[in-house]
Amino acid sequence: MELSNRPWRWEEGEYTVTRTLPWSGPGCHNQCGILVYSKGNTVVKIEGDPDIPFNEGRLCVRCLSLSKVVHSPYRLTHPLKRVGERGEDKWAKISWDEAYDLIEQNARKVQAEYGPEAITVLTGTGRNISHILAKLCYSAFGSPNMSPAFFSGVACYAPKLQLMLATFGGFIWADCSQMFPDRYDNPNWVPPKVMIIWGNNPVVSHPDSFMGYWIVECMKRGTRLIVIDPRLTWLASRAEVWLQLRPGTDPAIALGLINIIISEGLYDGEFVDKWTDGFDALRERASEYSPERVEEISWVPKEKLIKAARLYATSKPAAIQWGVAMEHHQAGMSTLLGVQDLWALTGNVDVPGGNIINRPGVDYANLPPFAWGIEDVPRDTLRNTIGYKEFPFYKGAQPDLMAEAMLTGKPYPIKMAWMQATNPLACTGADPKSAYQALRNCDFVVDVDLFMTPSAMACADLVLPAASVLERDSVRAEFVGGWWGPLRAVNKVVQIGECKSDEQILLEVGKRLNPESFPWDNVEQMLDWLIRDTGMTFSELRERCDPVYAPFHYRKYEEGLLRRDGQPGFRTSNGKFNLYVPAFEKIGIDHLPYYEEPFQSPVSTPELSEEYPLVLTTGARSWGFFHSEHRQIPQLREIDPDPEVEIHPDTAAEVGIEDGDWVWIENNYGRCKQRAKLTLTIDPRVVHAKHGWWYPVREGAEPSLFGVWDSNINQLLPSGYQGPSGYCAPYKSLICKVYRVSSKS
Ligand SMILES: Nc1nc2c(c(=O)[nH]1)N[C@H]1C(S)=C(S)[C@@H](COP(=O)(O)OP(=O)(O)OC[C@H]3O[C@@H](n4cnc5c(=O)[nH]c(N)nc54)[C@H](O)[C@@H]3O)O[C@H]1N2
Ligand SMILES: Nc1nc2c(c(=O)[nH]1)N[C@H]1C(S)=C(S)[C@@H](COP(=O)(O)OP(=O)(O)OC[C@H]3O[C@@H](n4cnc5c(=O)[nH]c(N)nc54)[C@H](O)[C@@H]3O)O[C@H]1N2
Ligand SMILES: [Mo]
Repeated sequence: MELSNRPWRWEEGEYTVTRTLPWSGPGCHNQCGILVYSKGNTVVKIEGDPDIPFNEGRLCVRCLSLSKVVHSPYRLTHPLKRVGERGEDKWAKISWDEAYDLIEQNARKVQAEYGPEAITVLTGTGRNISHILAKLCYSAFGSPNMSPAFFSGVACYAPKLQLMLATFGGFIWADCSQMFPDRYDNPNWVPPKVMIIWGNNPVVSHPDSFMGYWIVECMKRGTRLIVIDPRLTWLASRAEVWLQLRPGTDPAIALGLINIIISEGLYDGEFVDKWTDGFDALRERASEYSPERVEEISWVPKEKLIKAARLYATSKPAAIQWGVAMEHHQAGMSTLLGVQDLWALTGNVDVPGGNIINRPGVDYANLPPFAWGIEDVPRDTLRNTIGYKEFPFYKGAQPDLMAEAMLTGKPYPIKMAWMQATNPLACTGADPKSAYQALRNCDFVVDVDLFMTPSAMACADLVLPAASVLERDSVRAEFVGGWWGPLRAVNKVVQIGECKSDEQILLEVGKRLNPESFPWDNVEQMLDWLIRDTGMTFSELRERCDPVYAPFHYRKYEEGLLRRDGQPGFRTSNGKFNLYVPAFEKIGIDHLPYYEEPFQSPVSTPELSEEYPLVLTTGARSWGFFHSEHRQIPQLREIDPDPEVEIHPDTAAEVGIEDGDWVWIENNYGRCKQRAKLTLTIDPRVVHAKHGWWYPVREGAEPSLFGVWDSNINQLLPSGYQGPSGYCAPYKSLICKVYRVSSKS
C-alpha cells in the first residue's frame, strides 16, 4: 500500500530533512518514524513522521532529544587503547587499523592457546545489535559463547520467545491493529473488549516493538483494562480492576485465574477441544489454587481476582499484554506459561482484538534466523557452549554460568571478552561486583559503545566508538524473531568523529578473522544480502521509504498458514497449542505452571525477613532513560535528576524517613543509596527502586568509576538464582530494609 508520496530525503529551507527510524543508539526496541532536520553535519531537531503507521507522528522524549545525544560532548569519537592500569582512566587515541591489529592478535592467540570458546561476546538488550553480535561471535571468533552480559537468567523477552516456540511454535502479542498499515480503520480489526496489562507499563516503556499509546487508542474505542501490578501506574489508575499483588507472586495469580475460568465453565470448550493439548492436567494443577489460597499468597483480595477472571473470560475478544516483570522472578516461566494458557483457554488466539501470531514484514525464508552465523561453529564446539549440559532448554551461553566460568575458570577459562551495547556494571548484571571481577580476569577486553561507561572504564583494554542510529545505514527487520516490525531502511544523516556503525565494525573485524564468512565489500552489500528475500536492494528499500507490511491473516491455524506441511494446526510436533511445555517433560522439570515462593521473601526466609522486612521490586522504566543511558543528557536528567526509591509514607514514618531524604537500601548481598519518594501508590510492605544508575559527569577513574557503586540497586541482587530452565531471575523479587543515610552509614 502506498502510504505517502514523500521521498526519503528532501531540502526544506535551510534544513535537510531525512526520514528514518531510531532503532538503536540511543536505544529502544521500536521503529518510530522520525524526520531528522539537519544542517551540514549537525542534527538540529527531530519530529515525528506522521506517515509511518507504527507511531503516527508520536515520539517519546528520548527521541525528541536525539540531537543532544548525537552531539553530546561525552561521546566517544576515536578508538582508545588503555595505557595505564585497568581503571586508571589512562587512554591513548589509536587508529582503527591499530585497533583491529590488537583485536586480531589477541583473538588469534586465545583461539590457538585455549580454543575459540575462550572468547565470549557479551550483549545487552539487543536492539539492532542482536544479529550482528551473533555473527561476530559465531563467524568471526568461531565461539559458541554469546551471552547477555551477566544478565541473570537472561530475564528479558528471550524466555517468552523460547517458551512460545516450545509450546505453540510462533510469537504472539496483543492485537492493537499494528499488523495493518491502515491501523484502526482496517475493516478486519476490532479492538479488544478487555485488555489485561500484566507486569508491564507500556505507556512509559513501549517494550518489544509495542507502543503504549496503542492501548490508549484502544481505550478510546471502548477497551476496558485489568492491570496486574504492585504499583498504581497510569493505566492501573484507569483500570476496571487493579490487582495489586505482592511482587513475585504472579504465577499464583495466573493459576488462580485459570482455576476460576475452568471451574466456572467460562473457557472456550470448542477451541480447547479442537486445538489444544493438556487441558486435564492443567485443570488438575490449577485446582490447587483456590481464590483463598491465591489471596493468601499474593495479597490480592479474592473478590478482585474473581472479578478479573470473569471479566476477561466473558469479554470477547480479549487480549493480554505481558511485560518483563513476569521474567524478573525465578519462577517466571510459570507465569509466562500461565498467560499462554489463558489465551488458549479463552479462545483468544489469533483472533481480531485478541492475542495474534505475528508475521514478519517479509517472508524471509533465507534471512538469518535467531543466530546468524551459527553454522560456522563446529558441532563439537557447540557442545562446549557454557550451560549446554546444565540447561538443555537454554539457547546460547547461559549468563549465570558464564559469570561462574569467568570467575573460576570452570569448566574452562574465558580469556577474552567482547562487550557491545551493554553496561553490565551499571545495569545489566546481577551481582555487578562479581561481574567486575569476572571481566578483570580476562586477558583482553574490548568494549564498543557510544559513551565511556563504568564497565569500559573498569575493565576494557580497548574501547571502540560506535555510531548512533543517525550515523549509520542499516535495516530494521525482524532478524531476531520476535521483535516484530515492518521492514524499513535506517538512513545515515551525520558523521561524528571516527565513529563506526556496529555493522561496519562487524564487517571489518570479520574480514580480519574469517574472511570467507564475510564476502561483502562494504556494509551496503551486506545489507543487500540480508534482505535479499524481499527482492529489493538496500537502496531500493530506502527509495521505497514506506515500511514493508506483509499481508496479515487471522486464525492462521485454521487455514494451514502456520505449519511447514501446510496442514491446519500449530507449528508443533502434535500440531496443537500445548498448555504445558513438552520440552520440560523431557528434561525433568515441571512442565505445568506452578507457584514457588521467591528465594527470599517474608514467607520463604522469615528469619532473614526480620532484618529485611520489605519486599523489593526494581527497575520500572523511566520516561527519559533507556536503562543506564542518558544520565549525561541534561534535559533528560531534568525529568529524573536522582535515583528514586518509592516508599509508602507509613513505612517511611516508622524509620524516620522524609520525602527527598537519601536512604540506604540494603539486604544481605549489598546496599546502595537512592532518594526516598513517598507515595501512596505502593503497598506499605513493598518498596520499588530505580535501576541503571551511574553518574557520567563524576570522576571516571577508580575507585569512583563514575559513582557506579553508589546507587546501583543490582548490588542487592545475586547471580545464580535463575529458574530451572536457565531462564528468568529475581530482578523484581528481593527483600531489603531502608534507612536514612545519615542515621547509620
Ligand atoms: N535491577 C534491575 N536491573 C535490570 C532491569 C530491571 O528491571 N531491574 N532490567 C533488565 C533488562 S530487562 C535489560 S534488557 C537489561 C538491559 O541492559 P543493557 O541492554 O545492557 O543496557 P545498558 O546497561 O544501559 O547498556 C546499553 C549500552 O549500549 C550503549 N548503546 C546504545 N546504543 C548503541 C549502539 O547502537 N551501539 C553500541 N555499540 N552501543 C550502544 C549505551 O550507551 C549503553 O552503554 O538490564 C536489566 N537490568
Ligand atoms: N523509557 C524506557 N523504556 C524502556 C526501557 C528503559 O530502560 N526505559 N527498557 C526496555 C526494556 S529492555 C524492557 S525489557 C521493557 C520493559 O518494560 P515493562 O515490561 O513495562 O517493564 P518495567 O517498566 O520494568 O515494569 C513494568 C511494571 O511491572 C511492575 N512490577 C514490578 N514488579 C512486579 C511483579 O512482581 N509483578 C507484576 N505483575 N508487576 C510488577 C512495575 O511496577 C511496572 O509498572 O522496557 C523497554 N523500554
Ligand atoms: Mo529488557
